[in-house]
Amino acid sequence: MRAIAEPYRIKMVEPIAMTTREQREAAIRAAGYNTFLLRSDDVYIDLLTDSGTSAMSDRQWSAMMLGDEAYAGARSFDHLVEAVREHYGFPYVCPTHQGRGAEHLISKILITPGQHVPGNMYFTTTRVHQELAGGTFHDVIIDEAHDPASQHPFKGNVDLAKFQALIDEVGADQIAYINVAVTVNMAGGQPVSMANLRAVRELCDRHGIIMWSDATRLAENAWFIKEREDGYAGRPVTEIAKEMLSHFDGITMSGKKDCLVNIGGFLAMRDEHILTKARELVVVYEGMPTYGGLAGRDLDAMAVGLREALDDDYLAHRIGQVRYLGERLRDAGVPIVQPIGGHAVFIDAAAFLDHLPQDELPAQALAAEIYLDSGVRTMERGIVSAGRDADGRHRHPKLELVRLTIPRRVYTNSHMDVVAESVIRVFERRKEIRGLGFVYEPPTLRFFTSRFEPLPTGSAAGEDRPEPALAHA
Ligand code: P71
Repeated sequence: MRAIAEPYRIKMVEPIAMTTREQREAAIRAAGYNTFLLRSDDVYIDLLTDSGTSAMSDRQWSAMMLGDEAYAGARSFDHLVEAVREHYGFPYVCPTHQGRGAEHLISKILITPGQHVPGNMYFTTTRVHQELAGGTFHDVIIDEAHDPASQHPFKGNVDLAKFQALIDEVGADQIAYINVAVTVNMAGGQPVSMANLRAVRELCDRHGIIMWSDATRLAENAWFIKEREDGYAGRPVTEIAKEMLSHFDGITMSGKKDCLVNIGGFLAMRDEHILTKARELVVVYEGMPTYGGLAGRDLDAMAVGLREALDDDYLAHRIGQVRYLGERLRDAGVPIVQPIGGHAVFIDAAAFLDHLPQDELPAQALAAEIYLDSGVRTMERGIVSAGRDADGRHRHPKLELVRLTIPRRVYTNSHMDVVAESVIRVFERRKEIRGLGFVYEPPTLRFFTSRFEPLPTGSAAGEDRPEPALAHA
């Protein structure tokens, strides 16, 4: 096999700080053992997220200089609309400051309080906006998605029987829309097949249900279809992506991922009535319908990045780099979600720290431990991210994961080697790692700002423990 090197060369560099163990101990304590609360200056390799962390190209920076900062009717908006029409195939676009801005608007537009919103696994911000609009989220992803060891090539697929069962139970008119994410972040960056999209479309058509997409990582999904699905091997990703999106009535997009920008998002759709409603709301929450909370230069950078992310050579390297890290870990016996996903390697923290019950927050504890070892910052995606149910009890997700998220075009495979070595070192002394308990917990999206402390050895945490956090001090 030939090595795949970066299909770009480096024109500008950004120095990163090296820290000592003592500095890291002080930093993680000050951060309440929450990697979201670390200062970036205390981080060596930042794998917290692939969101807004991409390196922009020389073309994107040039486009920014040409941005039109007029309050209304800026040509930068036209550039974004042209790119969306050409590559995604939607005639109408409403920019928003980032993905959750688009989720906010579409949830308000499509959900009548009391209605239901099926989706292929929850995403934190997506579900919060659905719930704030009065909707109830239902997970209709295939069972394999909840099994870290399943080798299913399209673990993001919608389970048609689960979707049908929900339709039978609540009635099609009580389903606001189905939201299909491509790829599925919380399942481990797992793709949805074209065949599955086609089948979901048919079911939606039969029942008159709107089929929406969270298209945040659509380019990576298209790459997996090219690699894994019959009939797509020789096709350019631009074609595959356009075919994928042809099945949807519209999308929410966080441009911070597969549009290769540091900020930005949008709604895109076919229906003019939805556009009209989006424009009515966007002026209240974001800004004029031609800029949606962004600067003109942001729209231009997004228009260029949207095209660059659909380049086959870029994607071969992108997915190849994530796989490189994942294979190094897997070969050393570290339990990871398989197959390796598109934007991140997900460590199965429940298996890694199998001496800790889920209520002792194994993924949160592991993320803190990896930071302590090497200054590599990762993200918890388990019980802390899942939050509490309507009765105030912890939700217990089947997946208890630590995400090693690879920013786009930022790190080299030497950085991946440092990461792999650190995780393997921690794995070798995993039995020494203790669990964490909450000391502060906010009412929503708790993973961002919660604070923790190490549990004393041998303590029994769990559901019945008093939750000091709920005092919201
Ligand atoms: C990620 C993020 C950013 C994030 C969000 C919440 C908690 C921690 C980090 C954002 C997504 C996403 C999907 C599938 C919508 C959004 C929101 N992901 N859908 O993975 O992954 O987009 O951040 O632009 O508002 O680190 P936004």
